[in-house]
Amino acid sequence: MPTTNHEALEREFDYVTNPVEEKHIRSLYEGQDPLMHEIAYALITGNDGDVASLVAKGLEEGWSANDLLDNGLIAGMAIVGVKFRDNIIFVPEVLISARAMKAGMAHIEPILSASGVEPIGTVIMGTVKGDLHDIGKNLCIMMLRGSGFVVEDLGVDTKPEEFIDAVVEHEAKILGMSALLTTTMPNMGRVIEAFEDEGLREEVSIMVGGAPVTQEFAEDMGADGYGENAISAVDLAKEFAGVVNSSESTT
Ligand code: B12
Repeated sequence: MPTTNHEALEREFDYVTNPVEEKHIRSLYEGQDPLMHEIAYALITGNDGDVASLVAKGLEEGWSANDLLDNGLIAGMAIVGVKFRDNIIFVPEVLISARAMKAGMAHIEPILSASGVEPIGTVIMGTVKGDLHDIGKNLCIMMLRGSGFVVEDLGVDTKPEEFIDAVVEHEAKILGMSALLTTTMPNMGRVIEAFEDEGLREEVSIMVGGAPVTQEFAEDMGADGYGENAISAVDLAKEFAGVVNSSESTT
């Protein structure tokens, strides 16, 4: 079993008791630079100051924003998720880790969002009604902006009429919705129905994502695309906008 070479971080794996889950999460850490492990550990323990300075240090040392995000911040959040689900930690601790994630993302954002190209199109993005999770949505937004899209961020807990108003106001052809709760996933379908009721469904391509969302669920509710991560959000948006050769330019 690969180890992380970081005693305190190694102890965090004691909380991951499901062998399949442990194998998966260890694969996120395996072979990564100690800096990524330090970032993950600082995120797990909610140390926003350390996360911010380690991410800044990583960028100075030449690590890519994507490396720091995937192998540091998101790897750390995977363990936070398991501890939260298994009642090892509770909402306050997760909020502290979320704050640490945002402290790291603040350094990454200018890089992911820096785009010298002409805007490809406008995307409306929001987390659906009843759902307050925004970390994944915000990552998608950073990547979309970095790929040349103008993004209107509607934030969290977004009602169907707010999505409709934003699409109309900004004459957007692309809409992205995020949901992290099984209880709020159906609200994506309600937004799609609201667009149908207003006679606007044909005007906009709709993509959906978020940890519990699947391709099958997306198809069932009538979305035009499902993306499992921020890179696929960009790929889908480019496909909707008619831009070819998308994946090569985003990786
Ligand atoms: C952080 C977190 C919180 C924070 C959120 C802070 C914030 N500002 O976002 C807080 C503490 C507020 C929170 C609250 C709750 N949470 Co919570 N939370 C999490 C946690 C640990 C991490 C989520 C996260 O940020 N992941 C990292 C990001 C990068 O990943 P992501 O969101 O999946 O996004 C990626 C992709 O999905 C995709 N994507 C996302 N959106 C979109 C959109 C499009 C268009 C596309 C293409 C792609 C895409 O791209 C992103 C980047 O790669 C998850 C566990 C987990 N591992 O998912 C639980 C989790 C989602 N929460 C859960 C629960 C139960 C709750 C609460 C109900 C707890 C409670 N009892 O109060 C509340 C609900 C509050 C509400 N009304 O929304 C459960 C959901 C269970 C379920 N089956 O529904 C989870 C799975 C934890 C668990 N294992 O039990 N939570």
